[in-house]
Amino acid sequence: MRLDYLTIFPDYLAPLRLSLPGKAIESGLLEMHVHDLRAWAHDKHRTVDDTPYGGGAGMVMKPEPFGEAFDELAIDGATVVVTTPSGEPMTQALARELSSRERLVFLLGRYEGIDQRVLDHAATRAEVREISLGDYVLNGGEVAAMAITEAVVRLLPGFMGNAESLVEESHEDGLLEYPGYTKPSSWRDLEVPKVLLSGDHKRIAQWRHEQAVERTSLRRPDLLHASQAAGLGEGSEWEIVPAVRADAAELHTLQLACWVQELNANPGIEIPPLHESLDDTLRALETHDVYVVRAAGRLVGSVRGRLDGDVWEIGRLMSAPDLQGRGLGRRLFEHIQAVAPAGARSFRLFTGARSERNLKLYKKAGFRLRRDLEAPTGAVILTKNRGSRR
Ligand code: JD8
Repeated sequence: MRLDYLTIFPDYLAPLRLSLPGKAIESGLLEMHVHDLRAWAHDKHRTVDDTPYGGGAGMVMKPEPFGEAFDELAIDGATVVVTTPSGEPMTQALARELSSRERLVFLLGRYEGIDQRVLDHAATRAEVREISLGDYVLNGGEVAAMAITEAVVRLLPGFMGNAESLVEESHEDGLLEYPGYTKPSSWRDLEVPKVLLSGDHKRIAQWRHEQAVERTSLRRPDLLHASQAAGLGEGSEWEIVPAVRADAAELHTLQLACWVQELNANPGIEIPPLHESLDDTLRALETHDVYVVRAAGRLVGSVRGRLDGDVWEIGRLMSAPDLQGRGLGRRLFEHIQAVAPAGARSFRLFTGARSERNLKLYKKAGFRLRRDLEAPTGAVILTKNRGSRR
């Protein structure tokens, strides 16, 4: 692969030579050329920028130096990568795609950016990819180019010592990394999880997967869904079934994901069950009638009920954050009312005092807010007589 960089700060890219093992360059696997754009600015001050047409703050980079560089570097047929905050997000999938290219030519802007005609002209001669490193503003394109270069080059066949390790990486399987540990097994009163010392590779793999799912659902629920969204049909395909013990881990993760979402939406609210353990979730399967919904093999929704005297107590109505607004919550709510045992003469439910979404659903279903009944911290109680509209 050949890499060319057009920048007014060539020294900024020097670290690339450090991170990309020389042997890859010696072995011809990789060819890197950093060019000072001012080499193609011929006035006394080698000017590469000018004031923006239409006015406004800052300066825009002039097209001519880029045009001359394109001609001299013969960019035709290459892939031109323009790093810009308005580009497509850089992802592992994009890194894999770019690693299949023969040649990448990076246009690294400064000031307010590059004259748009440079990109329009390049697009007549090469594939042009405008790529953003992330939703924050940098002062120029160099840092992004270095990150993209490392993400791409390390995927080149024969580049990484053991290609095996590439498979297990974050974002490779759509999940974040599971936590890693090494010797000593005890450090400053912190222990390595016992399962990792067990030698039971099946249990270790299960534990690592659960950790990866939990981390992903807590930190990056968007990733979880992308990988499993494909098979998620509309309401009609959701089959609500009684939960089984094997659902516990995912049910526990779904609850955590929903509570974290609630916390993010209402900072400072109290969610006492947030720290429930997996065992608590397993115990609830004994004490409640718990129902779950799976889509594309993923547990995406749940609700539970318990008879307290002649009151059917409904709780833990959960739909995966990415699926909210598709009617899954309403389907689960209708279901848990429909399966209430004969002895239930009324319904009672708890919900977060600031859970606007749930409160709207319940009131629409005829439940009444009961400020006269004492609710757990941060929650409110709603009730409804069975068979009544109100
Ligand atoms: C290229 C000029 C600075 C940006 C006015 C600040 C990428 N994820 C990213 N954030 N920022 C960049 C980026 C910023 C750049 C240039 C990339 C060229 N600037 C400009 C617009 C607002 N100044 C980036 N990739």
